[in-house]
Amino acid sequence: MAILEILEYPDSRLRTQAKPVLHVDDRIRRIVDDMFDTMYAAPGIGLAASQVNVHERIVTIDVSEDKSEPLVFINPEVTVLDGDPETMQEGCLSVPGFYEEVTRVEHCLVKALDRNGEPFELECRGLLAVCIQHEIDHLDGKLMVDYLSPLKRNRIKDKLEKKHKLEARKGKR
Ligand code: QAP
Ligand code: CO
Repeated sequence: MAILEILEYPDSRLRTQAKPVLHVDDRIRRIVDDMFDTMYAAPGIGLAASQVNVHERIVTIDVSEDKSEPLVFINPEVTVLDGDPETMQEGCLSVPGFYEEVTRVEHCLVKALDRNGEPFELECRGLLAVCIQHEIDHLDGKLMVDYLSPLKRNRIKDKLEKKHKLEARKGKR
């Protein structure tokens, strides 16, 4: 088990299109376990493999209060169940310190493989529905900031670039 480094916007590696998982084997289960360690340590409610520089279609989520309901989605696909849009404040471990309003549908059906490679379907509402859409966006190289105005997006980019420069200098000392 290990805590992995989380890539932060505007790192271009976050724009990589993730590839489908062909075999759910021990290598994949190890990535899943490390993703849960990383997500719970952050702490976060959702993580896509892209965020830890693994460009395969794997998502971990736990939206429960007491962090007791780990969900794994391998090769997830979303079907919109009703078009009711919902605007929610979203955060992202790759955009630390920023919470912005994003509009998504609040009811969807997710098809995916579990950690044993077995297919399953899950009907999602509310925070879970929003979170799975946010994480699947990551697998396609898309970020929360892409839904914001260019002005807001650039402001976030500048602030994070300053933070990264500061961190790099501290690292050298
Ligand atoms: C995605 O995000 C999400 O800025 C998951 O300093 C979040 O777990 C979808 C986090 C909200 C829908 C609604 C963010 C932790 C965690 C930060 C996360 C931070 C520390 C974000
Ligand atoms: Co995110």
